[in-house]
Amino acid sequence: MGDVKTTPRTKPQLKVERPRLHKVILVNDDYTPREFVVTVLKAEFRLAEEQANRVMMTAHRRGACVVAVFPKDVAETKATSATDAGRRQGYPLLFTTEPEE
Ligand code: TYC
Repeated sequence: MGDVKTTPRTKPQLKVERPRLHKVILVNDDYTPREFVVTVLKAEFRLAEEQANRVMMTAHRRGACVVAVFPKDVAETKATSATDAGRRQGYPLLFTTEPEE
């Protein structure tokens, strides 16, 4: 049997889209102590002291601040875990998530 050479009529479509990332957002409130917010940011999101302070103060002044971006499931797990850390101490501390544009 001889080799049969064929020419594809269309280019293979190999476009693969990256999964969109989701933002974790820290929401300000009037009750959670600043130092506790910083502690949670360091423990859950591995922020350094200085960055944790900057994120906390931005949320305090502007109402909310993006903490970090992750794949959807990671963002949701971390937001829930960080919110629960506040809840365990009786604080209304809240982390939410939303898809990145
Ligand atoms: N506003 C709080 C206070 O004055 C501190 C705080 C900052 C709470 C950021 C939540 O996301 C927050 N004690």
